[in-house]
Amino acid sequence: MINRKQFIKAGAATFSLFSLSKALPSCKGAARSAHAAMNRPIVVSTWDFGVAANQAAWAVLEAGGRALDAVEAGVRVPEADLTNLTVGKGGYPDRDGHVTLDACIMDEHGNCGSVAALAHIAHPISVARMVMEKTPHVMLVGEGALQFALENGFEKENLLTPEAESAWKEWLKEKQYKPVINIENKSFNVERLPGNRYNHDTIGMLALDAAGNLSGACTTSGMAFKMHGRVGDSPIIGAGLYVDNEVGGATATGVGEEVIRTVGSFLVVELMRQGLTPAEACHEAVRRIIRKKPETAKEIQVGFLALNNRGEYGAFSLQKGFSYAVCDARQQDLLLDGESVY
Ligand code: SD4
Repeated sequence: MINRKQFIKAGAATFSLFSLSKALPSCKGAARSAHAAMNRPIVVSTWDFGVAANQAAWAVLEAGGRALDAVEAGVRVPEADLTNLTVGKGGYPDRDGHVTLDACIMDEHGNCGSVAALAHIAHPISVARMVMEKTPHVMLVGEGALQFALENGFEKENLLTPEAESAWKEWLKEKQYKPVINIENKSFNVERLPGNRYNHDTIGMLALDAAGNLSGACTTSGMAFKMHGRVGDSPIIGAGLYVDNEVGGATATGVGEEVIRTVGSFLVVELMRQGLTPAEACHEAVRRIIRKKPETAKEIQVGFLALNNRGEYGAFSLQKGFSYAVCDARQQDLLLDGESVY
């Protein structure tokens, strides 16, 4: 019998921990295409909310669209979802009560754009894309990013929902910064946590289109109750996301400081360049984190998800419970459990 590790390594559609295809609309119209041998188009993304995000991305890919358009459309879904307390509007604020968002995007040509510590704008991924396409820069932060967004037609909104505000006020009573492992996973029982804290959450998405081009997007409100001005890995090209059309793409989730220290997503892509499978590359990146900080590594979650330019994918995380969603012509709305060290 094939075990989970073999399955994830092979990227084969023979086993899933659970499929949400009954509960959620499937990747409609998915059909085996002439490109099936290369397993494209395909889209993968982090955590259980990746299932719904993949649907939006798949609509673009299925129509023959560009991976770049697919990943932007895909991650806009959780950005707009008010029940998602850690991406986009509805995200938890920093310790001073400001919701500040981080996002980046990268295309098949190596073009990239990023925004960090952006307040008041519900779709940072679209601002990041505009930074990529309309400016000579890669990254805009804080006030400058907001000014750029407003000058380009984005609407200023209050992103702090009543739910996020009351969670923040609850947190203020103890003011303890303690990331909770796998808090992104909605099946995780947050009720049993003191203060019902959601501490971090991110969607990272990678897509390979019918033309064989790769793109990626990553967007988050970052660590809940972070210091004002704190920026994680998610908007940092090479850390939270990296795409190289010659090889593949990778994205990260979890405690961003550790991902930045290892330049995690770039590392995963470079390891794939050296011949490792996506899952092996993610595993090695996780090992580097453990080697640098063995004690910290036991306490935190970091997960990597990778997709190569043949449409093979894999994931690995420090702790059990890291899920990711896959959508291609063969498998619809699959949610898989990445392999973990502990
Ligand atoms: C950060 N990496 O800001 C993000 C948070 C995250 O799952 O991914 N949580 O550090």
